[in-house]
Amino acid sequence: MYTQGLDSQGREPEAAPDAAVLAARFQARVDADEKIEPKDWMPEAYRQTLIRQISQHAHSEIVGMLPEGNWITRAPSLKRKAVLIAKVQDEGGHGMYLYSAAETLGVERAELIEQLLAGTAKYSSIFNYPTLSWADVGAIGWLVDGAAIMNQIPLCRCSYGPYARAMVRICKEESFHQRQGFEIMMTLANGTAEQKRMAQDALNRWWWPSLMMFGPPDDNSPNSAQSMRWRIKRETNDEIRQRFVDVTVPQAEALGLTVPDPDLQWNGTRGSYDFGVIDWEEFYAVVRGEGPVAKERMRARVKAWEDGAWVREAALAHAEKSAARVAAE
Ligand code: FAQ
Repeated sequence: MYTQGLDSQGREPEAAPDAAVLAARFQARVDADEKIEPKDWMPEAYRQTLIRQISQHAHSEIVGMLPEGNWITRAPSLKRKAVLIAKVQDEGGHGMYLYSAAETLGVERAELIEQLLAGTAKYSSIFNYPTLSWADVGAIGWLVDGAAIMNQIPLCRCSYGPYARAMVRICKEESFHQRQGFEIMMTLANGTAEQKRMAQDALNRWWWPSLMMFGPPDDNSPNSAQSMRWRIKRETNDEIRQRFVDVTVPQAEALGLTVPDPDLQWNGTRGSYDFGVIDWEEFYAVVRGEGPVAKERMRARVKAWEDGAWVREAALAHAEKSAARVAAE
């Protein structure tokens, strides 16, 4: 086959552009809101930042199946059980899209999973808290999926094409998750006094960890500035956290529940809620792996991996047999 390479005969070969030129071209494409695709040139640090963020995100989705999965056998009705199974399956699917997006950057999924199981990879702090009652399933959908959407909508415009496209579908599904959680909370908040107490107790326990999901404050967020320049992140941790508070407080009021923050107050000048100080010591302890059920979460993932060994072996044997059959034909 003829290629454009043949046209260069008789001419001086073009020198490959140096790293500074490539980096400037790359940044110009990012600034022009062009999507960066897997085969495009990209700075190594951009690739590594994406692998870090996307893999942490994928792990979060997979570990995030556990807190609600805990309630599938105890859902209060067949309908609730069916909805919860579908929701938890969706989270597993999100993990798969995200591992696939990470693989486009040249990393093996097996390597990422190994890091998770070895305890060397990060995943969202929120999934290290226990689900003590059915109301927690409502609070997770309402608050945790609500926070996830708030953080992920800007990621639909991320500069890296495969991540941005995965986020579009994920956000659509998260939006259904948020509504099912709010609907559980609404049912409980309008139910018996005991059900309303359960809903309030769940809000009390999940409110602050949900605010921590957005990450450290901007002045202590080492990755934000560069990720914003590369348009991986479009808004800062504090900006998105504030939007979540502004949207969620009226929802709590509509439920007749009280946000557990005595300093929460509408600020007319800013057009936003002022809120109390987040316990960052708790956040960093959870990120270090000292969360209330961190060990239990890792044990569950390792067990699932080991229990699934026969499925991987069978799939591999099937693939080898199929390949041998095709080769023989
Ligand atoms: N937990 O410099 P920054 C979900 C780490 S999905 C643990 O601000 P960055 C769906 C951070 O990795 C939830 N670690 O970092 C669902 C970094 O560590 P490193 C997950 C955290 O990346 C719902 C260090 O602190 N969502 O919920 C946390 O610029 C219901 C310094 O922080 C995503 O992953 C944390 N909360 O901004 C599933 C979204 N926050 O790597 C089931 C994508 C920060 O330098 C049920 N990720 N760290 O050692 C992002 O948007 C960003 O990565 C941030 C952090 C905003 C999370």
